[in-house]
Amino acid sequence: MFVDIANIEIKAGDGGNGAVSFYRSPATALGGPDGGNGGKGGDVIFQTDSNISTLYKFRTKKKFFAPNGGNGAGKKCSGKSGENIFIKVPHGTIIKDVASGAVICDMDKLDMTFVAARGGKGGVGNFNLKSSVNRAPKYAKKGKPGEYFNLCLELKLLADVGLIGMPNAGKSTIISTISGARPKIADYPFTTLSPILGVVNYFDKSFVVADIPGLIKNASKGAGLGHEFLKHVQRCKVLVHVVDVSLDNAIENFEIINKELYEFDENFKNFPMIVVANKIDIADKKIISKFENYINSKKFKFFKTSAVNGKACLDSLLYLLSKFVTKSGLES
Ligand SMILES: Nc1nc2c(ncn2[C@@H]2O[C@H](COP(=O)(O)OP(=O)(O)OP(=O)(O)O)[C@@H](O)[C@H]2O)c(=O)[nH]1
Ligand SMILES: [Mg+2]
Repeated sequence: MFVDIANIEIKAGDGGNGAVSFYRSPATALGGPDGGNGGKGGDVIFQTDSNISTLYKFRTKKKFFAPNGGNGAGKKCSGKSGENIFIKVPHGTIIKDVASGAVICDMDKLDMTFVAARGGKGGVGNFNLKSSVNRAPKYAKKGKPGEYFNLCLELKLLADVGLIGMPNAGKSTIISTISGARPKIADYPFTTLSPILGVVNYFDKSFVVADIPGLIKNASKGAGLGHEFLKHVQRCKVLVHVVDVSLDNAIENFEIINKELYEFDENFKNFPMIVVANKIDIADKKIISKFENYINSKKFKFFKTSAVNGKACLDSLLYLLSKFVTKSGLES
């Protein structure tokens, strides 16, 4: 199940208390202070893990509390430090403060770590508190509390390319042809129920493509599955808009999706977009050329494909994408 939002509580460990103790032995009845310091509490640390793709595990586990530091003891023994705990999250997880909504950290790099809650310092034992004015303190310091936060984790996928379009247009067929991803492909709408990532290797270049579930009219207002997943294309570098040109209303379908994108986030108006006219093997040539003229008039990059006929049909698209994701523009 694809879960992309979760609320959790985290608490770092409290510092252990310093000890009050005095050295005693058969020969020394009144030894000096020897109480050790408390140990530091454990930190709570987030870590990206490329083997995890959703926030599913946070549906059931919602509390992450690191252990406290141990108390100090006699004979100048320091308390044990609490172990740090690591919370593994998918690449692209944004950590927010629940109360303010502020972004605390964007886990947007692979192998990234972020200390979200720091363990409290251990309290000082009476051995370390002695001074010239008080050579035998009968007190020690308490450990400091560890930090506590209520957090919202939000996953926004980090793919280079986002495949969008109406249901049944052939998006999953394309990603399964160009990458190792194997989403379900079938001749009915809403086959893909959650975003699928695939890594494309094109000669010496490699990039990540996301297959986004089909969008429909009013997706930006929550219709179909689209709304939930539109946020996952916001961080793509380029969109590939797949249109089934075997349908008479290809132009209308293309504009419906654009309208939904712009209503969801008007920054999409300035987003680089490539248009792919798919299913040309079964499409009427007049519809293809009408659609092509329309897209050219709108100044989008345009490709005609038949994704079921293999990778060769998609080669020029891959060439452009590989150039684009490693440079910075469709004209480059
Ligand atoms: N004839 C023909 N059929 C195609 C082509 N590309 C995809 N199809 C078929 O179209 C149907 C839908 O393909 P999918 O790849 O599942 O479409 P999708 O866009 O992922 O659909 P959703 O997941 O529902 O959004 C499948 O039966 C594919 O075999 C093509 O180029 N030509
Ligand atoms: Mg699909």
